Amino acid sequence: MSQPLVGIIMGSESDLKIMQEASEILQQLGVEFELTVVSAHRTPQRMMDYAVGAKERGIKVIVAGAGGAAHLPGMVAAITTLPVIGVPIKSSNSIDGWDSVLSILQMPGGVPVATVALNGAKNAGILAAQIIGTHSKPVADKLVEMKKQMREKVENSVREIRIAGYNNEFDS
Ligand code: RP5
Repeated sequence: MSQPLVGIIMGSESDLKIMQEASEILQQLGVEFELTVVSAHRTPQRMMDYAVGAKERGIKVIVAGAGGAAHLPGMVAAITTLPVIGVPIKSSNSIDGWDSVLSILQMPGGVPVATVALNGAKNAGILAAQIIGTHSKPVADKLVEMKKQMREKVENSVREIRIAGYNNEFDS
């Protein structure tokens, strides 16, 4: 197995159904990653060991997902100087998702966590790939191709909507 560059961690196995979206997009973009469960509350020593050792093991970015009282991304960011992308998860113990969002988003000055949308693991994976892409041409090229495909999809929908009989002044 080659060296993982992105470390995907989550507070519980129950987060996996969301967090696997980060792994899927990283796979598509050709970025090596590792994925495991690290709980800030239930395995604090494991969290400490993971965050302390990640940089030395060659990890460049950490994507951390958690729900409810979601302390994992912030605590990992407190320990490491690696960039940490936080994924708030609408978990079973989350009231309505806001608790997860605010626990990850409202970090104190000096300890940033790049927080994506609620359940936004796919975007977290893309952002991690964009960071890796600053130093990897193959990954940067895949990101350019992904943007091209997104643009073409929208352009197709513009054409289909016109064919369906809807018009607009902008395109005419
Ligand atoms: C958080 O509590 C985890 O990240 C998860 O989102 C949530 C619920 O965990 P389980 O009770 O399902 O293990 O720490």
